Amino acid sequence: MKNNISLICETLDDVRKKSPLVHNITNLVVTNVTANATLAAGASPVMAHAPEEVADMVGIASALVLNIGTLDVNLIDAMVKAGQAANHKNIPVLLDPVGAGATPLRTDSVMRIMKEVNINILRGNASEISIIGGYGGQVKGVDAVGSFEGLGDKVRETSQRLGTVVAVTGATDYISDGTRLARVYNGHKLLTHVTGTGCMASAVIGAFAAVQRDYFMATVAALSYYGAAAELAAQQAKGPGSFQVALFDSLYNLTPAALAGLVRVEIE
Ligand code: ATP
Ligand code: TZP
Ligand code: MG
Ligand code: MG
Repeated sequence: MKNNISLICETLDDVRKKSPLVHNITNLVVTNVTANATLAAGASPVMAHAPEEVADMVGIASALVLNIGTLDVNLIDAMVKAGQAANHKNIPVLLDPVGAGATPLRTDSVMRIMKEVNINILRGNASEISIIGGYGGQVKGVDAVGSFEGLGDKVRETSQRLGTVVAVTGATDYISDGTRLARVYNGHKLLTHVTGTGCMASAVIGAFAAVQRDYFMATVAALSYYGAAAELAAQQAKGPGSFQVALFDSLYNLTPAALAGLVRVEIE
């Protein structure tokens, strides 16, 4: 585990040193906070969704984050274009399937993107990933509902079947590359009282994947760092509003050395 903790902290250090450009095609609710979380982590965000420019923007980016939170058909077309350009350039592509299962448009769009683009990391809540993985379940708009038995096994199986790193976040985050399975215990309940905290987690994973080619470890590192920052922010917060502000401060101030003492991760 000592080596894993070192790798987690080195990856944060690399994000800060390299400040990779992360291209986001994301939703109308979280665009600003996602850009700010990416900056606070030490990377450089750009939001661009015009079909006429996405391939050019991918051309100068080090990672692509796709988020279907407020999708429409034109936006999905742009995501496919951008995703194919990113595959061609061999930079990581992350998909956040916000609300998959809530409506046919969302579910069908996720399936279309995964068919036409090689997705390297799929990050969602337990409901979204259960539905995409074929285990069924319910989603309440964009939020997870229900209880999830044997989630670790389902995440590993889904990762094997889809050939991508899969991350399910929640009180415990489960991450698998089809072989390895990680549990990340970092995080805080206040994250569930602020919209966009999952989307921000996805953007931070994108920044880590830009500098760490082992996308499984990039995802573990990003979620551990993000959860640890949330724990520190909660100590300063009076409620969701001040927590959101404190979260940006903690993402910015958390050093690799301090993170080493906060990581709560198991890998099997
Ligand atoms: P949902 O819409 O269901 O809330 P989401 O896309 O917002 O899903 P979350 O699963 O809430 O994503 O994950 C966002 C962050 O919040 C992750 O870092 C996760 O570890 C953390 N998190 C979620 N629930 C809890 C909890 N109960 N306790 C601690 N951390 C949590
Ligand atoms: N509606 C459409 S997208 C969105 C809402 C509320 C934001 C979802 O963000 P997250 O990170 O999944 O909570
Ligand atoms: Mg949440
Ligand atoms: Mg979400």
